[in-house]
Amino acid sequence: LQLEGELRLALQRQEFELHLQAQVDARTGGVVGAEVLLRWHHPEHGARSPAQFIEVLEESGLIVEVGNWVIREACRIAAALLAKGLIDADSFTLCINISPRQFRQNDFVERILDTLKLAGLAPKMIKLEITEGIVIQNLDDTIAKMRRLCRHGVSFAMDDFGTGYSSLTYLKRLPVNLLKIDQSFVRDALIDPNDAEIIRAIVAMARSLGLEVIAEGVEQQAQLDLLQLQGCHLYQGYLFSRPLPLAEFSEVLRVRS
Ligand code: G
Ligand code: G
Ligand code: MN
Ligand code: NA
Repeated sequence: LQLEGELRLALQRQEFELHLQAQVDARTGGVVGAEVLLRWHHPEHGARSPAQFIEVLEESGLIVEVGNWVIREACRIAAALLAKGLIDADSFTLCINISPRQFRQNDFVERILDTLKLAGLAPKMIKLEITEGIVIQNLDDTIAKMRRLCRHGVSFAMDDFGTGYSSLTYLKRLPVNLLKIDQSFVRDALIDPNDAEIIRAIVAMARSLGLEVIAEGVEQQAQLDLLQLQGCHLYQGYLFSRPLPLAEFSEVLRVRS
């Protein structure tokens, strides 16, 4: 309860910040996008990861307000990077994590579209990362909302893929165009043949469904080599870059372009 109060204050005091983690095409070395990740600069405890507070946000309902801020801030960041010529509208996508409670809001679709419009941003510049948890809560509502956003050009990624209820049935029905291989599989792929096999299966599934696939949590070159051997060329992870504040992320883009 104390944490909930602190989080409420954090919103008012603007203690939240978004960091960006590059997404790279290993074939070209090009940065094809970034995931925005929420950070909280606590006045006493310093930087705190959402792993420590996202559940409290979700349970208290505060996630709706924080999530709306994340969407606005992400759009503002994308518009700023575009204005500086650091990214290209045709070859860069900003990925935004969406929580179940946020997605279930009645005005979720309008909220996204209004925010894009206000920022003067093309809808195809953003991709919403949803989880299997969102999908199984209410498949019909999920499909309806996704379709409406897709019609405008917003795209979707299935986050933490392979850890939840990864059913082919719903994957076929959902307008998702990217699978994000969960980092737990990547972490042990070199030592556990089962994890390497799961990655292989996810890549094959993605290919047969015509979906893109990206690996998360890639820390070592040998992991990337294995992924590429299995046909996964997009990756995100410390091997290339940690999530960075906007200024440092801009520097990464500047150096590579
Ligand atoms: O960046 P980090 O490893 O600390 O993130 C921990 C978890 O918090 C991850 O599961 C990530 O998806 C989630 N997360 C990070 N930023 C956001 C956000 O803006 N909104 C939501 N809903 N989840 C986020
Ligand atoms: O659940 P989601 O995939 O959205 O969370 C992404 C989380 O993974 C973020 O908290 C981010 O900080 C973390 N992350 C990103 N790259 C790496 C990596 O290479 N290794 C590890 N251990 N974590 C990573
Ligand atoms: Mn994510
Ligand atoms: Na993930």
